[in-house]
Amino acid sequence: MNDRGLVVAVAGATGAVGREMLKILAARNFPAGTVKALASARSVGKELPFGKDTLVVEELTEDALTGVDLALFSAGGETSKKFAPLAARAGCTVVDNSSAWRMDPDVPLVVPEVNPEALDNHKKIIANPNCSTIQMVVVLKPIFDEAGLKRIVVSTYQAVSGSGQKAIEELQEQIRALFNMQEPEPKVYPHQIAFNCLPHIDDFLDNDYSKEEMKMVNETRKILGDENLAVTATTVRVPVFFGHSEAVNIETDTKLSAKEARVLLSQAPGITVLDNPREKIYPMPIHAAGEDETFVGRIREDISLENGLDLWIVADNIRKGAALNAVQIAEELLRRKLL
Ligand code: 25A
Ligand code: L14
Repeated sequence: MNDRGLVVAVAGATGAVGREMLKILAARNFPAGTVKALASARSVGKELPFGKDTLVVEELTEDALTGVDLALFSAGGETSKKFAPLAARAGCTVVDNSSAWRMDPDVPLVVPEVNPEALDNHKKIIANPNCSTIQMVVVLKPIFDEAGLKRIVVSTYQAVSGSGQKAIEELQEQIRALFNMQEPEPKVYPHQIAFNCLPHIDDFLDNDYSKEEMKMVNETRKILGDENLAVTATTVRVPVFFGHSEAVNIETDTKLSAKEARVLLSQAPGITVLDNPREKIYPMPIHAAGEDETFVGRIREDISLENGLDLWIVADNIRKGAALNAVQIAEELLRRKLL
């Protein structure tokens, strides 16, 4: 803290998530005295908009973190593994968006609408969950509290922006190439993403699940505080720029009708229910993009199961799935006088 107030840094500021973090900090008037934009040596000197101001990018080094009170990290797992402990040791609180620290038992994994109390005994590194996990637990938490949860079966339809700026450009370039009768060139993804679906996000593991699928399993259990919750996931990349969608089937402990679920969810924080299929009203990524809320619709009782519900959940993966959730964690830290 200097005499102008909190010193806040965004590490990975030039990336898809980092830029959004700066936008959201400015739009929500986060009480920062100073804001620093940090990235790799490649981006030093680049200018980034911050509200009415412009920030000049500095290199992320141990020195650059000296005197910083709060750092929002979104520069990839390796960078977080190296710099988050250095920052924490120097007294800086880190909210990390990568997968590096999420399953560490000493690191709270937080969605402010779901488990804000997990922040209370933080040790200066706090993890922001995976984008697909965040939007799912925002919706499942009120149901979990009301009717209990036995099992979750989720299939995702994930936007390319989740893999960063380079992937956004890859989808644009492939669409352009195909309309010009040229061969699209896969670089970020293992196959053509334009007009295609890839059942492949992150690396595959020995159990034949992808890492992204196992993130959804393990992070959901940690956030809801139920190690025995049965969760299975299939994560799929689709040619959408912004907004992840999810088809979620759940089995609850006690019966919850679709009508009761609609009422419950419409009263819960961070959620907008859009559920009138006869009027063609249901959540879609083109409408969720740029929004803060998590949208849910197609709520119906599973005809194949006693206590089953089906839901369709959509949110902006760069905002609620990453940058917004990180800023909300920082706001919650301030509210709890933990920063
Ligand atoms: O390891 P993980 O956790 O799986 O995360 C992998 C990647 O996923 C994104 C993010 O990509 C991250 O790097 N990501 C992480 N969590 C996410 C989440 N929850 C998430 N995406 C969605 N939801 P990104 O492209 O959005 O951001 C990358 C940022 O990280 C900075 N960076 C990278 N290495 C760094 C570093 N900063 C400091 N030190 C390091 N060692 C990176 O900055 C960017 O801000 P940059 O300066 O390296 O890149 C600036 C521009 O250059 C492009 N670029 C990147 N690599 C290359 C490149 N250009 C040329 N050659 C390259 N090799 C970038 O696209 C950027 O525009
Ligand atoms: O664990 O869509 O935050 O490629 C970063 C990459 C989430 C998925 C994470 C993607 C992932 C994301």
